[in-house]
Amino acid sequence: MKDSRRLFFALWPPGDLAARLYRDSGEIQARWGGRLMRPETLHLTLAFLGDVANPDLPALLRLAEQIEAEAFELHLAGLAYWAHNGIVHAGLVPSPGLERLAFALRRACQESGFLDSASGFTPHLTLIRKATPGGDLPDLPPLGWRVDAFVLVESRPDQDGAHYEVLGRWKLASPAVSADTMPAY
Ligand code: 3AM
Repeated sequence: MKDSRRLFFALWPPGDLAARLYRDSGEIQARWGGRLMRPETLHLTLAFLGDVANPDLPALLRLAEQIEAEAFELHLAGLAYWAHNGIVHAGLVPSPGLERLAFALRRACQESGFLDSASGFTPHLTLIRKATPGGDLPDLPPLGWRVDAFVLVESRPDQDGAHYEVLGRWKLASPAVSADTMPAY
């Protein structure tokens, strides 16, 4: 057995959204080429940790359990292309809830030596890798999901790219209802 695992923390979109993005990506890939992310592998990376030694895994699981963050709505902001790595991706509408969660997690990972830097978070959902521009990218309709959990994932290379296995899942707290938004009886 390997003595370390390649790990990352991520958000996993619900199946219907992943299926929808996969359909759209297939149409783009017909013109842009590259390698499609399978729907079950679509994710938003919060923190990529790289190889983590097996004996350090319990500490990482405890760290995740101690993250305090609230559930939030996340909205996709359209499609874009990064020429330096050939990635077609969906961007995200700036989200304070996402920033709070990612920063809390990244800071905790950095303080515990799992991550070199808490900064450098670029939220995106990778749809196609190694693509080459083949015309305009289509518009996306308003899409998004309610993020109520984050996951720790092991990445293992396979013949289709990577196989991802969820090792842990942590629920986010329900936001407190403020007195202003409570119904009056
Ligand atoms: O699917 P995306 O691109 O968002 O790019 C890798 C993938 O995210 C990223 O971690 C996710 C799971 O593999 N990743 C891989 N190697 C990386 C590295 N050395 C990395 N991110 C930062 N540094």
